[in-house]
Amino acid sequence: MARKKNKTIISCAITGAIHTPTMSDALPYTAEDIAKQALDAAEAGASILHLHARNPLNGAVSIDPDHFAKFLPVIKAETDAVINISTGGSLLTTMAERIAPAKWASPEMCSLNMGSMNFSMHPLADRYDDWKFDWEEEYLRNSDSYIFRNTFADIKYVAKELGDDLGVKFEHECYDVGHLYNLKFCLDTGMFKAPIFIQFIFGILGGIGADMDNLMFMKQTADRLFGDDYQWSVLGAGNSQMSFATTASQLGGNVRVGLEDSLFIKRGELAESNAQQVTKIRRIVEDLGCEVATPDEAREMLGLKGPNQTAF
Ligand code: KMH
Ligand code: ZN
Repeated sequence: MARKKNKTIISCAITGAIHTPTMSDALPYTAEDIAKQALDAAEAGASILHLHARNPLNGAVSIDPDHFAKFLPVIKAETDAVINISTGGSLLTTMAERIAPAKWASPEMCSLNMGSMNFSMHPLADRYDDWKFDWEEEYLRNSDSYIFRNTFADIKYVAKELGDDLGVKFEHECYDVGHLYNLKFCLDTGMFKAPIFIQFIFGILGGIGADMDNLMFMKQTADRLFGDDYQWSVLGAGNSQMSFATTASQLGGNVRVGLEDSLFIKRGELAESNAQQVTKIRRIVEDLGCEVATPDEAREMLGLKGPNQTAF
């Protein structure tokens, strides 16, 4: 296990593709709001900003590079936080379309989802009667029949197009233990260079559940498979966000918070902003004796190419 002496990296995932505007007024979807919340999260202590785009008119999830182009330069001008662009922002399009924003931007980091799976938000639809926008209810309900496609061929394609060609480092998103074995296969066949950065994900419907035993199981499996060749972080969806982040930091791991993965600041109470979640986990991490990594410390820990190597 690689990380004990290092500091704790806080990632913040600002808006994502799971939640819809009806669920929280705090969920940002215009370029201005995404940029502002990202900058506030960085100011609060996030050294990595995981970014999706949305249609500014109705909050629908977007993988249009033009939507990213409206906020990425604004964020970069005001913070040295690492920018991490999602390649998983749509369950309905091809991988070529999913990586188009990253191919344009050549960021320091991108997400890379390590297996095909069910990925469903359909139970959320039953919690709301009045919707802010027309698309929301159908988007959520139809997710019971989506397959989140991330085949070995897809992963190899992204590794080549973004990793080999542009020097992008990946946040390897692993939603179940089999995804760790997929990643091991890819690493052994030369697709990625160590140290790899693994995001253990708990509590997505279709992935491993948010039970603390599963965190230990994922970590022990990763230790066995990757030894000192990896850095790790934890994301608990919904109400498991803070407890999973706290436990991860105590075990020597890194943490991810943000409205993409949970709209709450505590059970039953909506968060006011991404920065509020970052502030809370930062206080917990520091109160329990760990230090939070600066963006440059995160760059060193993860072996990133640097902010002057991006294209935006
Ligand atoms: N919200 C996460 C559980 C991606 O951006 O590639 C999934 C995610 C996928 O972050
Ligand atoms: Zn994401």
